[in-house]
This record gives sequence, C-alpha cells and structure tokens, in this order.
Amino acid sequence: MEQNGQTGSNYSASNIQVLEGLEAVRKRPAMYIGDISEKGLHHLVYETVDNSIDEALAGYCTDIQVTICEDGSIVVQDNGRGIPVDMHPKEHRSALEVVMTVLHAGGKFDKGSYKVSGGLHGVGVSCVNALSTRMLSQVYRDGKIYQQEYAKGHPLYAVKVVGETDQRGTRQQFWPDDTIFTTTTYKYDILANRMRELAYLNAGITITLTDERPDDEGNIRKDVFHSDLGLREFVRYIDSSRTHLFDDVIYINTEKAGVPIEVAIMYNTSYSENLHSYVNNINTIEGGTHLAGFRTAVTRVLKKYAEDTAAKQLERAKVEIAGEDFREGLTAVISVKVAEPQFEGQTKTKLGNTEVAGAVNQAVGEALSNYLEEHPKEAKLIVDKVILAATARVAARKARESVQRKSPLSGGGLPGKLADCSSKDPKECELFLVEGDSAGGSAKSGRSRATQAILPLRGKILNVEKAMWHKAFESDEVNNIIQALGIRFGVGDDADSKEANIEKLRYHKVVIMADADVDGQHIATLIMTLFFRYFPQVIKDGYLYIAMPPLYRCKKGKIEEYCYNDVQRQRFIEKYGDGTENSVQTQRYKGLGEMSAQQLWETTMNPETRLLKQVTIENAAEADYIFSMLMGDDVGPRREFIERNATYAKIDA
Ligand code: 0RA
Repeated sequence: MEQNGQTGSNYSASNIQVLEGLEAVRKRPAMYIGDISEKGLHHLVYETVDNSIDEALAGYCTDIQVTICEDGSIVVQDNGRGIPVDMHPKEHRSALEVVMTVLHAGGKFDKGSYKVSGGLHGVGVSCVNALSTRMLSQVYRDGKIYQQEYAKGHPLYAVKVVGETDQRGTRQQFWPDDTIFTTTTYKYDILANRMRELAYLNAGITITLTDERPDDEGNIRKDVFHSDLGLREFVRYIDSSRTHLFDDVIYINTEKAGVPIEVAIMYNTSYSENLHSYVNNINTIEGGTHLAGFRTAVTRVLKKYAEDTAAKQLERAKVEIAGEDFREGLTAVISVKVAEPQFEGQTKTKLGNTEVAGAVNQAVGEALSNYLEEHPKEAKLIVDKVILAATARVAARKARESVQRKSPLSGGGLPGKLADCSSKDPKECELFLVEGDSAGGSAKSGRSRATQAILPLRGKILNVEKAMWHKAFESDEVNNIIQALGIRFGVGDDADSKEANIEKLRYHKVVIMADADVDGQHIATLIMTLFFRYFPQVIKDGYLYIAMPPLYRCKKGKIEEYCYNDVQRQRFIEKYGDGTENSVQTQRYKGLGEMSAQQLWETTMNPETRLLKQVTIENAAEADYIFSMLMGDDVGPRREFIERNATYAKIDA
C-alpha cells in the first residue's frame, strides 16, 4: 500500500535538488561528519541516537536501544512519538522522507530543543542515510507500522504501511558504506563510552547497547546505561578510583539568563584538576565561555571564603594563592544547554557565546558560597588543600630551578642522554622515548640521524598519578623528557603556573617505544599518564604516538616476514606453511633489545614500513576515569580492565 498516493516510478523526479544535497555529503563526507575513519563511522550512530535523545528531552521517550547487528549494520530504536509521516505541506512528500533525505531537515520540526548548529553533531540523520549503502526507517504510530527504505540516501519507494502495532516509536537501521569509510567495523567499547556518557548527561533515559556479533566464545555483549542522578553519578564514576576529600557531591541545577546549567563537583586528594564540559551533550574539549565562567566563580568564591575564615593560616603559609590552586583535586562536570551555540577553535569544540560565561559564573558562585556557608567542615578541608597546593606549586618551581642550576645542560639546554637529530624543524622531527639503555643504543645506531632523535629512559618513570606536583620535577627522567621536548612551565606573568606551554615543542612526533610485554605496556602507560596529566596539549594536537614493534619474525625457506600480531603470523603459516606451525620457523621477540640496530630500523622506526599508533583522547571523561583507575590504588578494577584489554597477556601466558 502506498502512502500519500505517490508511486515509486515518478517519485524521485521532483527531488533533484534534494538528491544533489545528499550527493554533496557523499562527495565530501568529512565536511559533514568530521572524517571518514573509525571516528566518522561511529559518528553515524551518535547522530542517529541524538534524534532519539531529543525526543526524550522533549519528554516523550524513555528508552533507546542501540544494536550492532551480526551483519555489521546498526539499529537505533526508541519509544518516542515516532517521526511524523503525514504529508509535508511545502515539500509534498511525507515528513519522514523529508527528514531522511533533506540536509538539516531535522530543524524543520524544531521542538524548541537545543539543536546544534555546525560543529560535530546536528548534521541530521539524512547524512547517515547518504553515507549508507542501505537504510531502513520504520515509524510505529497510530497503530500502524510505516516504512521507507533508501540506497545511498535515495528513497526506494514512498512511505508505506507494512503492518499494525500497539507500540510507539522510531526504528532506524543503516548499513554504512564501505566505499566511503576506511573501516565499517563498529567497536563496542567506543559506542559504550558514548552511551554511558549520554546516560549520565540525560538523567532518567535508559540506553541499552547490544552487540549481536558473537565473540570468540560465541557470546554477545550487552550493557544497560541509566542514571537517575545524572551528573552527580557521573562525577562519582569519574572519581571512583580516587580518594574523596569528603563524600559530598556539590550539585547545581538551575537556569540563568535563559541558559540551563547543570554542574557537579567533587574534591579528591589527587593533584590534578579534571574538568569535563559539555554543550548540548557535546564534549567541549577545548573549553570555552562556560568553563571560563566556572573557573572564575570557583576562584572568586573560594578566595573570599579563605580570606574570611583562614587569614592567619594564609599568612603563615607565606604563599600567594593562584587560581589553579583552588582547583587541585577538583573533578567537575559542567553541562549547559545553549540555543544557538557558537563553536570555535581547531576542532570546533570551544564554546564562544559570551553571555554563557556570566550565567555560569553567577550560578556556580551562588551555589558554591551557599555550600561553604552550610558545610564549614568540608569547607575547611578544601581551604587546607588549597594552601597545600599553593605551597607545592612554589616548591615545584624551586625544584625546576635547582635542577637547572645543578646540571648544566649540554648545548641549548638539552639533556645529556638525548641523541638529538640534526634538523631543527619540529614538523619533520621525531623523538623516540626508548625503554632501556640497550634498546636505546640500537635505536641510536639504527635511526635516521637527520630527523630522528633518541632519548633512552631508565626503567619505570615516576607514576605522576600518585605523586605531588613538585615530586615530578625532582625526577631526572621526567625532567629529561620535558627538556628534550622543549616544554616550558611558568611562562609569562605566572611564573609558577602548572599549565604547560608547548609553543616551542621541538618534535611533532613523539614516539613511545617500549617492549611488547607486560612491563613494556606498563612503561608506556606511565609515560602516557605523564603526558595526559602534565602536557595534554601534546596529545590533543596529535603529536604523541606509540611504536609497534613486531612480535614475530616468521621464516619459510628464503621467505621472511615480520608479523606484528598473531593474525599476521597465522596468515603467514597458512600462506607459506602446510597449515601447521611445523614447516615454518618463528622467532618471537621478547624485547626491543633482541633486535639489531638494522632490524629495529626496518621494523619499528623506518617511516616507510613501520606501524605507529596515534594516542588520542576520544572521550576525556572516560580517559580520566581509566588513568586514575589504572594508576591509582585500587587493584580490583585495574585487574578487570587489564584482563579484558590485554592481548599480550594471552601471548605470554
Ligand atoms: C518531530 C515531531 C514529532 C516527533 C519527532 C520529531 C521525532 C523525531 C525522532 C527521531 C528519532 N526518534 C524520533 N522521535 C520523534 C512528533 C510530533 C507529534 O506527534 O505531534
């Protein structure tokens, strides 16, 4: 049965303009969804889920089911009102078809929700449609099931009724186009992290994620994400491996100047500041006016409170307190809804709307002063911590200065252990941080001297997750890394600042090169922790990498190949052996030290043949949680995480 009296044959004729719109998406997909790699692929799901979240925020939907199907397609189903299917007055087509085929058509049904203009999301489900070989939309409404299918965004027939139902809602299924994306394999963990985040950001909604692709043991995975307390539970989750300064979550949920503002704050005994900010459910990695408003409020209120209640203590400590001291050990999630957000910055994740700064400043200021007045015991713990932070910050500067005095550095202020490259153009320079002196020696003789520098590291570097700020600057290995990179702290007026300045970064590739065993992974994690906590900008700008040395050298007669994982080795055996391991010789590399300089160059350092993994922060809140969990005191969750993620553990077993 045909809805709307239209037939398939004369159907697409009047819609040339629409199809051109979707062609543009296929021609330049990156312009619409960021990129065509794994990231863009997962974006298709976020885009689709966003529409269901909007329906939930409008108050009509409580459940969202996201399923990775066995055939690699994705289903997003909600129990909302269902996308309207009636004739669109201007377009002369079903509203569903307009939503599915017209760029940005979602806005035409504006429910007064906070839609995103530009930036990452909000491009509309029509983009998902355009980038899928096939898409199937079903609407459960008024007792009927309506349906339309598409190929690369083109409708295959007019919306039709295919059955009856007593359900309500929308079901979207799509098959991502493998001629567009570099990969079409969905990763459960990436989706799970975003769905968890969305559940925390939108209290009350239940998001169920199911992976129907069986794993090695034939099992499927499923998680139900739901949070009644929203951001209050989110900060607890992020800080669950840290020791709380006190148990309370300071919580703010209000509206100022028409801006809905939700903030949850926890203090812990660590030495880092962990702020996670969102605008319309989008993680604003680069911060912006909402974050600035938050920081200003915290500094203003705590400073006044400390001066009013702890004047003597401040005098005795003899240190000037800086803004960042008020935020040491502070974890906060800040979520605002902005009707017309302006996104700026390199990755368009920095909020530009100036009116939001004042709104957040006021909201947080009021709530925080009230909290301090009503909770003097907790307030004192915060003030003590602030004074300790200021003292440690000044000690850190003194430690840095004394290191520089004690060990006059080789020419240009570089550490003696560094074998630098001859080029001085950071864009083409690479620094290898190499585990152990012997591998360091091989790397030095194997490298391409013009562009590759080597810094050998002695064993495990300091775990900065557990160390106070100034301890890091007393560590030789940490100082060597900072000096080799050309990173400076305390630049400009604020000589003690903890904020790293990477303007003079000397290498645009910093490569962690560690053994492919448990110890090597630990060392790599320690180094990543240092970068993540002390100079995260290096990671955000895409400069940090991990070298992937081969695990095996497989040999059959004259044919020799390096294999970087077990799958490659298996392929070699199948291709050249008789299918069993016996005809093929395998050398397993236990460490970098077992390779000659020539082998190390060929397999791990030569830009033509090597494999590098780029370190990225996909989801900062999750990274924050994982680092504190991996590097903190709690053994249980760490073991669980390692068991689930460590492939090398299987090899070594
Ligand atoms: C506009 C109006 C109405 C529903 C929706 C949009 C809607 C869109 C999506 C996208 C995914 N799930 C959705 N659920 C609902 C309903 C208007 C009405 O019934 O009065």
